[in-house]
Amino acid sequence: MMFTSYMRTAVAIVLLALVANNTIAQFHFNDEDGYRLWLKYDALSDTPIANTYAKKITTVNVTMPSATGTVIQQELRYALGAMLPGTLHFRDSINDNQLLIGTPASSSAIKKSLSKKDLKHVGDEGFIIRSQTVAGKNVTLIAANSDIGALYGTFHFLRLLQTHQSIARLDISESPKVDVRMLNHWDNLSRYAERGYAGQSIWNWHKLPDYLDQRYYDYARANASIGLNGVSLNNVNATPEILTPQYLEKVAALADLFRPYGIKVYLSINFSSPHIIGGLDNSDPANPKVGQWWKNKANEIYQRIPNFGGFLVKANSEGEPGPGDYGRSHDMGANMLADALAPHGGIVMWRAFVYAHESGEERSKQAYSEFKPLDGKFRDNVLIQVKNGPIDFQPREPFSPLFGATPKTPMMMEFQVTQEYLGFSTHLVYLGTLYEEVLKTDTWAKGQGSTVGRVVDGSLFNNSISGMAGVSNIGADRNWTGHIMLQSNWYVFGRMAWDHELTAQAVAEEWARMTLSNDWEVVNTVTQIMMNSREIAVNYMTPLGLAHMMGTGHHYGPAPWVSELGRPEWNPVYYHRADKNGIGVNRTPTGESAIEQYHEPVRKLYSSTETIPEEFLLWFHHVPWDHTMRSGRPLWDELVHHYYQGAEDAAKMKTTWDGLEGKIDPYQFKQVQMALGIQAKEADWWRNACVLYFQTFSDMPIPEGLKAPKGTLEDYKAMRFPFAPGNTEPRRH
Ligand code: BDP
Repeated sequence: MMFTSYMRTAVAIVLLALVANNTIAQFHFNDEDGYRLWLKYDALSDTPIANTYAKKITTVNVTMPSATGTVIQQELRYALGAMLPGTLHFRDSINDNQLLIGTPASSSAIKKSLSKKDLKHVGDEGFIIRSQTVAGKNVTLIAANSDIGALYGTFHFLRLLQTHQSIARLDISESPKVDVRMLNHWDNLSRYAERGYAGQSIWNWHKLPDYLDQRYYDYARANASIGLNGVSLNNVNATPEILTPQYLEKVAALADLFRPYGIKVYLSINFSSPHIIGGLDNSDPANPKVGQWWKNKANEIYQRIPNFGGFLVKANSEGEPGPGDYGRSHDMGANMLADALAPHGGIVMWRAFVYAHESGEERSKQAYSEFKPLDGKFRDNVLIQVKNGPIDFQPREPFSPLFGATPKTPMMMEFQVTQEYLGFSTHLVYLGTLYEEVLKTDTWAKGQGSTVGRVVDGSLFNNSISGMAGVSNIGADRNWTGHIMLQSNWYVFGRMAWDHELTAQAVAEEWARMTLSNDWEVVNTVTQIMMNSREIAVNYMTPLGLAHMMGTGHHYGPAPWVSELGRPEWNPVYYHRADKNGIGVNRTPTGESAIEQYHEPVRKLYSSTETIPEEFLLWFHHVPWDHTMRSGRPLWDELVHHYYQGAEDAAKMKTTWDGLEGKIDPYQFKQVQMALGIQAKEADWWRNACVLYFQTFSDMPIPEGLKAPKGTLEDYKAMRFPFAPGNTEPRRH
């Protein structure tokens, strides 16, 4: 049918009507959509700082001929071309005011200009950035022992420009504190991302290995820019198929793509693979055929992927198979895999996330009970991967007592970046403060100063290898993380994996400058929102040490009342133990005794309701409703006040954000504004449901000055969300 002028007029009238309706078509498809992450490189225009940059960098000289050298060159071409348009020239010879990048191996002039000790301390991945003379010319030098170190140095340098720092007299020396710095994707081969709230998995297994999405390159750039050097591609609840030739070919394509960016690929494996895809009678680690199968498999993998990182293993946890199926111990299972990988330089990351109701032991104690006695029994290439808290990625938990308990076994940190228990991708919760709180806590394992960070980086016990993993919040959504502000959690995880002594505040500020704006008002406001956000969420969800009261299965919203699920530790009532007398779990020696797993004086500090920080009170103690808190209020009033404060502050976050209108990109502004609206609504929901529920035990009134919660407990209990995202996908095996 022809598109007649009559029809054109009709369409125009309809479109006009739509535009007039201001709920439609406010934005255009080429608006800032968050895809560029913190690597935006917006033009610095005519700012005074831009003029100093332009004078200082008249040419760029990348001296490495490798693939990584090309990546560096491309990044600089793109970044400097965008930030300082028209000023950039690439050169092969050294001249004044040059950005000179290389290693002693790639440039004899660089080699000559450095003393022996200059690069000694930065190791394989570190770098120096200096304003100095090379071959008689004044240059800004980025030097490293390896090309990857130079890549990290390049991104560091770009960050200085992006955040408007002076580059006049640089003398920077950096190296990562932790060896393995990786993202764990909980992505299924079906592209379903378990606990993912940003769309499908970014790995398009169907189109791999031939179709390499641009997103894979941008993912690699983003990771390299924050120093991440590993990625485990698939869900810890792993399907054995990932180890079949069909999939290994696809994995190899990604590994090849990531290699120039310093990123190694790792795989989660299913412990029953020898039986399921190998056709063996069983997968018993005591069966020599099983060990051989893993050796052959490792050889096959390394033939395809010479720098393969190793295996991540969830064994005998939540129904996953493991050595326990055959009466064998964790060390036996882990060592079998370690022996298969060792000749190739690979590692095993064996997860300590294990619990079973059959054990009869309170859940928070089980990982320690199982793994502490195994200290010293693991091969050198095994790390035990431990969640930050003893239970499960809650809004706040004390640190896992395994940190500091195993001098002979490296404990690898596992943080969750995706917000399974923190409101999914509509709640603005900056996790930098959570990570910092955990990493800076003193375990006292070897006296004062034995922080979790020092356990993890291996310096406390002199471990030969160290690692930190973050469960990814990345998906195929255009803005990667489902909410622009939550890109900051990917960012801060990488930055703190590199250097756990960084402060959450400094990283928040840096991220805000790179992602949103360098305008001081924006930076201040956004940083302040970010820094308060986690405590606000703790207040409206699980204040004073409460935990694990989220909706069944999907973990969306409050459901503290759930009590009838099959296993006791699946029920929120197991985690708060509210009754007529009080609330909280007695984990002291008169109760579950979990406190005994900590070193002194932590144990002593947490043992008494008088000395324990109140944020952990109900984690360790069952406290009477009328117990006097430090504020002078009875516990019930205090608890309710926390819930109200959380909800009120969530609403305030939105009003504060509203004040940024016109100061940041309108599309980004609007998206975050809408999400903050959802968050405020859901904070009220949390407050109302929890307060009404706990009131049935305390039998005490809502404290004076606070309005009664809206709705009835029955209404909240009746809410159902059968299609909430992220829940575990039904298994095929
Ligand atoms: C739980 C998640 C589940 C994960 C598990 C794990 O609900 O989806 O498989 O952690 O870490 O918190 O293995």
